Amino acid sequence: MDFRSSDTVTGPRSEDVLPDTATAAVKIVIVGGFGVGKTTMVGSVSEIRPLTTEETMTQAGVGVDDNLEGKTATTVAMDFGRISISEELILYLFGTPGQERFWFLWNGLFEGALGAVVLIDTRRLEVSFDVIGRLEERGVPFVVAINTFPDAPRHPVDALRSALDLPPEVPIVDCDARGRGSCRDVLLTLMRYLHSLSLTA
Ligand SMILES: Nc1nc2c(ncn2[C@@H]2O[C@H](COP(=O)(O)OP(=O)(O)O)[C@@H](O)[C@H]2O)c(=O)[nH]1
Ligand SMILES: [Mg+2]
Repeated sequence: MDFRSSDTVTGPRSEDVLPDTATAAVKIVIVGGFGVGKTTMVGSVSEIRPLTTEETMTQAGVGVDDNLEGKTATTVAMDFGRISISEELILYLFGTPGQERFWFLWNGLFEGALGAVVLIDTRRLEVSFDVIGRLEERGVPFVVAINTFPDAPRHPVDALRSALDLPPEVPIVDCDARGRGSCRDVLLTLMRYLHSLSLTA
């Protein structure tokens, strides 16, 4: 069969190409319970079309995944995206499912990760406990981002800190996972936090 390259093969799209100025690439993992907005966050902030392994929820998830109203897809392996924080610094984002049955993925996904964002839905704080515990076990530094769903209760930061049993230095910030600027701010908070840790190490 004769495939003409002009209509079947396209080169890399300009937004997919790393700028020449990039000198450092850092791996960041976005974690959190089921339905907290991880896929949304990677999608809103990524400069490349995010790779997602989102699948329509099937019978397999019934009784295993919590049923969230309006949520028809669930991440079966991971989300992947990329954002340039500056001309030099590129972040690679890996969104990881929080369901217990996917924890085997954590080993590979956390390899080489510099830090993590824990996304939280205050209506379901309890889904974050295990995730935070596992990050602490692994010694992965993280910031907590509260995804401000409209009907989610607002708690004072101190109350959240004690409910999640977080030490005083761990940043807790609000975000809207649908907002590019908001997600970028969360990542900047994480980068500043990692920097402060490197200064005190
Ligand atoms: N109102 C509102 N909805 C959101 C927000 N973030 C995510 N969602 C919705 O919440 C649902 C779950 O988000 P998703 O990114 O799939 O969660 P994941 O399981 O953590 O990847 C989706 O229907 C999103 O459209 C947010 O900040 N505000
Ligand atoms: Mg997802």
